[in-house]
Parts: sequence; structure tokens; C-alpha cells
Amino acid sequence: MSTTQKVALVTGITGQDGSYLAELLLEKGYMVHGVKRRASSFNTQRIDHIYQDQHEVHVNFKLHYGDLTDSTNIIRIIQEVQPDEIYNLGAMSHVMVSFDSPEYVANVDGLGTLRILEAVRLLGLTKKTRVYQASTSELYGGLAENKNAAGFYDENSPFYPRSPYGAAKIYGFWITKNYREAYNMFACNGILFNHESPRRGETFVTRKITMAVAAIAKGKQDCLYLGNLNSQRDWGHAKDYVEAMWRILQQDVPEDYVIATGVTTYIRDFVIMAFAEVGVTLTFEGEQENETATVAACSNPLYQIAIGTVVLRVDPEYYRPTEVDLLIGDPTKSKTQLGWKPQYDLAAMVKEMVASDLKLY
Ligand code: NAP
Ligand code: G4F
Repeated sequence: MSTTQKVALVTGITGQDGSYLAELLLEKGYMVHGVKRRASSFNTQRIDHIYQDQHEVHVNFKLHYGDLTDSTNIIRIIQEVQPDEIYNLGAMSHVMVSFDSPEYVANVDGLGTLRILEAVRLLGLTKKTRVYQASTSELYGGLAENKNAAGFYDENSPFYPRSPYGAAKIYGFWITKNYREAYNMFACNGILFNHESPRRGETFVTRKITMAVAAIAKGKQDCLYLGNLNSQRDWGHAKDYVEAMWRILQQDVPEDYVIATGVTTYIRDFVIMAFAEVGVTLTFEGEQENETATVAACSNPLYQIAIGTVVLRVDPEYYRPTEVDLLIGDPTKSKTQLGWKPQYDLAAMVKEMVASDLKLY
């Protein structure tokens, strides 16, 4: 290891973002340490390609068993690693599931952030270690009256979380800001709007859709069941968003940034785009739980689905106790101050996700 090599510690390294960030940091020459949870079955699929290379190429990559609920474990790992940068991506990140396990989510997503910050402080690393906190557009809660004059959520928009996940993350946001102000730490929030990829967890709506489209096209599934088709999300690509995380920690001054595309799309329109990738045109009928989508045309000879087949139904089981109806972020600050330029638009991302899921079947 050269003396100038930067050292990063990534919690949530086995997740979607953790895997892309690890790749980015390794490309940039970092020594990357990741925190992974012990599980009864393998949970490193997204980073196996890095990990398996370790003995040949990546001597710069090391995993540590750990959990954000365990202060002593977090302190020990940070003490051992002495990181220049910590990316706190670890979280129970599913909004719907957070209604079922609210206390656990508060512990991991809220107090977990405090454990990281406090470990840095207790170990005397406040001058050395920069901390990135994975904050979220869920903090805004989608309230129309809280958007700015141009109709976007930005760094100054008020928060109104609408789930136990959002409520836990708002603690993470404020405690990060407080440690920055109280202890002069380089601790920053990235307020990231939804970002997806072929590595997205299978129960988030975009991946659930692209997997179902692939399975239906290959005759392995009959119908996709979704919840609320009327919410709107500002979707970017995870690969672009981890680049923004890194840039946030390279600034001269620690600040918080919105990372978004500035474009919002209905869930229903994502479904239309995904089916179009396999040559299927849909007709929608009915409302609320009676809404269905039927195959109106099928132009791809490889994926023949009979005209009139119902390929989408609504299952109210997926409705949330409180919904975030609309998210749209203003990326002006991140584009001007960070020089951040996303490479993907939504169409390119949908294409990549469907193509990747077609390979699964
Ligand atoms: P993800 O795929 O669900 O990954 C979450 C990661 O956190 C996984 O590695 C998971 O480990 C780990 N984790 C869960 N509980 C933990 C615990 N108790 N201790 C330590 N690690 C734990 O999420 P993601 O999409 O990559 O998102 C990364 C971060 O950004 C999360 O904090 C998320 O809340 C936030 N965020 C995401 C988005 C988005 O659209 N993707 C937007 C805004 C903010 P296992 O693999 O063992 O489960
Ligand atoms: O894909 P989702 O589960 O993502 P959600 O709730 O927006 O949260 C994601 O983005 C946040 C950033 O804003 C992150 F902080 C968070 O960690 C996570 O990554 O749901 C998106 C929308 C919702 O309105 C939901 O009600 O899709 C709607 N939806 C409709 N049917 C569905 C389904 N969501 C899921 N997961 N499954 C469905 O069947």
C-alpha cells in the first residue's frame, strides 16, 4: 500500500449502491473496506466479482463482519481501518417493510448513523475522517406545498416523512448535520432521489417490473401484480449516483446535496416503457384496484404473447398506509458545485434493466 493511498469504509457494501461505489473507489485507487452482515446464506452476490478477484487483483478490497446496531463492532472496525472516508449506505431501505419493523428501522437507519459519527468522534478521527450519509428524497414526503417555486424539491425544501423509514432517515440527516456543526466534522448528506439498476433489489417497483416483463416474455410468469400505479418517482441510475456520493466528499467545504434527474414518471409509465422493450404495447382499463393492462400488440417475434392477455393487475396488498405521491428533485446545486453529470436517462436505464433480466430466464 502506498502512503498516499486513500482508505474508504463502506457500510451496506453488499447492496445496490455499495457494489457500484466499491467498483468506483477501486478504479480510483482506494483501499476499500466493506461492512457485511453475517447471513445464513450468501449475501455477497453483488460484490462477488470483486471479492473473488481479491487474491489475484484486488488486494485493495477487504470485508469485515458487522452490523449498524452494534456500537462496539462499529467502533472496532473504524479503529482498525482508520478510514479517510466513510460512506454510510447500510440501511433497511424498503419503505413498505419499514411499516412492519419500525423499531428495527429506527435502530439501523437512525441510530446506526449516530453510531458511525460517534465512533469517529470517540476515536479522535474528526479531522481525518469524512462521512457521507445516505439521506433520501423520502424525507420530503411528496407534499405538493413543500416544492419550490419551480415545482421541485431542493436543498431548502421542508421535510415531512411519510413512513417509519423516512422518520428514521430524518434523524440520520439531522444528526449528520449536527455533528458537522458541533464538532466541525466533514459530514455530509446526499439527499438522493430514487436510483435503480440491474442490481436493484427484486422487491423495489422498477426491478419487480423489469423482472416480471422478462419472465412474462419468456413464458415463465402470467401476470404482474402491483400496488399504487399513480405515484411518480424521479428515477436515475445507481452508477451515476455513486459518482455523486464520491464527489460530495471531495469538496473543500462539507455541505448537503440533492441528487436527482429533475424528471418524474408515473409507475404506470415505467410499466409501459418496460413492456415496450420486449415489443409489447399495452392497453389500460379500469381504475384503482380494478385497473388492468392487456396486451394490445406484440411486435417481437421472439416474445409472442397473445393479444388480449392480461399482464398487469393491481393488488391492494401493496398499497402503503401512507404514500409519497410525487418526487421530483432539483439537481442544480450538484450539477454546478459538484460538476456532476449523469450518463443515463430513464429510457437507457429501462433498456439495460430489461436486457439484464431477460438473461436471467
Ligand atoms: P440496498 O440495496 O437495500 O442495500 C442496503 C445495504 O444495507 C445492504 O448491504 C444491507 O445488507 C445493508 N444493511 C441492512 N441492514 C443492515 C444492518 N443492520 N447493519 C449493516 N448493514 C445493513 O439499498 P441501496 O439501494 O443500495 O441504498 C443504499 C443506501 O441509500 C441506503 O441507506 C438507502 O436507504 C439509501 N437510499 C437509497 C435510494 C435508492 O433509490 N436506492 C435513494 C435514497 C437513499 P444485506 O445485503 O445483508 O441486506
Ligand atoms: O420502488 P419503491 O419501493 O421505492 P420507494 O418507496 O420510492 O423507496 C425507494 O426510494 C427512496 C428514495 O426516494 C429510498 F430512500 C428508499 O430506500 C427506496 O430505495 O416504490 C416506488 C413507488 C411507491 O409509490 C410504491 O407505492 O412504487 C409504488 N409501487 C406500486 N406497486 C410499488 C409497487 N412499490 C413496490 N415496492 N412494490 C409494488 O408492487
